[in-house]
Amino acid sequence: MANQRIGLGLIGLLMVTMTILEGAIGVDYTVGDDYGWDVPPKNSSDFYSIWANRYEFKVGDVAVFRWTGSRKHTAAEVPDKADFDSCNISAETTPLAGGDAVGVRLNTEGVHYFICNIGTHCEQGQKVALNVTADASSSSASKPHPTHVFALSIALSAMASFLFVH
Ligand SMILES: *[C@@H]1O[C@H](CO)[C@@H](O)[C@H](O)[C@H]1NC(C)=O
Ligand SMILES: *[C@@H]1O[C@H](CO)[C@@H](O)[C@H](O)[C@H]1NC(C)=O
Ligand SMILES: *[C@@H]1O[C@H](CO)[C@@H](O)[C@H](O)[C@H]1NC(C)=O
Ligand SMILES: [Cu+2]
Repeated sequence: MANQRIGLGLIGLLMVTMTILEGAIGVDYTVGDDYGWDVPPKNSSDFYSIWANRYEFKVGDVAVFRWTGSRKHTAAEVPDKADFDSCNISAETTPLAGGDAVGVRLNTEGVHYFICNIGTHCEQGQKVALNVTADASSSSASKPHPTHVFALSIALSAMASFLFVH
């Protein structure tokens, strides 16, 4: 019984720590939320710009591209708006792909442009521009944050099951 109470206390402590760290290490945003990263629905080629406008991205946040639909997608960061508008990817750019998803930490201020370079996905609107502003601590969080700090929540649940088994 005593062990269990200590376990619960530890979990509480971890949750508080998570909340604090979240401010410090940034927020994970799943691009497109539940829709994920796919060619947008036919009648909404501006799907991802609408999505991006709902959030305020800060330096240190992570954009998670979760492959949905055909799942054959990439996330390639292109340097500027011209390349973004024309879906132009240079030979030096290595598009990210594989697994269920990839996460890209937004390390610098400014607009980060991502496209999918498979087929005509980008031309159909599978592209997103993320306006990243200075670090979270100074901001008044006026827009909602989807709160997933993946590594920490995995650690937390591993810890929780460990404690309850023992
Ligand atoms: C797209 O079309 C579907 C079906 O007609 C409709 O339900 C949906 O609201 C439309 N989406 C937009 C963004 O117009
Ligand atoms: C595409 O990008 C390459 C490399 O950055 C550049 O040399 C080329 O001019 C661009 N093409 C267009 C159409 O913007
Ligand atoms: C990015 O966001 C900042 C702060 O909200 C704003 O001042 C700036 O104009 C935005 N830049 C672009 C290219 O939208
Ligand atoms: Cu794609």
